[in-house]
Amino acid sequence: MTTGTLITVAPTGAESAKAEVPALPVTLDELLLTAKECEALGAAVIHVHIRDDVARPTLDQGRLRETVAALRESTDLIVQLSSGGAVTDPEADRLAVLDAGPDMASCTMGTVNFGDDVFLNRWEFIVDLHTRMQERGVVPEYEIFDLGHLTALQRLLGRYGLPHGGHVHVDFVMGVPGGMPGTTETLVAARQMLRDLPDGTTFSATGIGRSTIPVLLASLSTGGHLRVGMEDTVTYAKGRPVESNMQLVARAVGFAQLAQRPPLTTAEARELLGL
Ligand code: KMH
Ligand code: ZN
Repeated sequence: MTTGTLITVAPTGAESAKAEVPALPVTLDELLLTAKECEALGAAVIHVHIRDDVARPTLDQGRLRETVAALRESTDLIVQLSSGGAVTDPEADRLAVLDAGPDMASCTMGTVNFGDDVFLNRWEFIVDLHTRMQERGVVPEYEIFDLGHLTALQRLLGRYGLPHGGHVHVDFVMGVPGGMPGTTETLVAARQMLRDLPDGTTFSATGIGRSTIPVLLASLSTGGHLRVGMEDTVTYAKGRPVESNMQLVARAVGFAQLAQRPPLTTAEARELLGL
């Protein structure tokens, strides 16, 4: 049975520069305000990348802990830290993200060309992330940038077991230059491959840049959930920069309501994700 829609907001990311995208939330205050407003609109999960004092991406442990605590104090959102970081972040720092005690963390299921860069995710590193999350009670969101990443996930779960909470949730990140394209055909193919994963596996999808709307519509119409935010899209429509993350969440909520799959509350989202 298709339920309501889990809406994740990914407000910041590690790729856009504040100087070029002034609406990007980069300070803790900006992040908290964004989080509160997106929650009020219908988001249930926040996928978090943080920045340093000069707005560069960082995985600083103190800042991560402070961010998790502040988000918990001011919102009921499910806090998902990025373990992907920036393409330059070392594996040890990416693993240490789990020490900040989030509800969830991302776990990318393979290496992918990432524009002119390479987003490196070695098998041993993926196994480390998965098993440490099991030990610490952190629920993973498996990030799928290419179809082979789903085969890797099947192998991971077969060898190392289910994640904490027992529920498997994946996120199709589509339209990265070097990854799978953000098209309906590809989303349908990815969805079909979920048959090889445990019963009840759920998915969300996000389309980078101009694939945002095609992916959003395809995900809603195939029973998937939505991730939106300025990590993935800084253009609202041709020639129109995104004004805020709230604008993207409001649009996703509108589409979800049209599809008669209204946003899940944070409590419903916790139940869905096994938190
Ligand atoms: N910034 C990308 C290299 C994640 O958050 O887990 C990786 C990324 C995925 O954003
Ligand atoms: Zn991310």
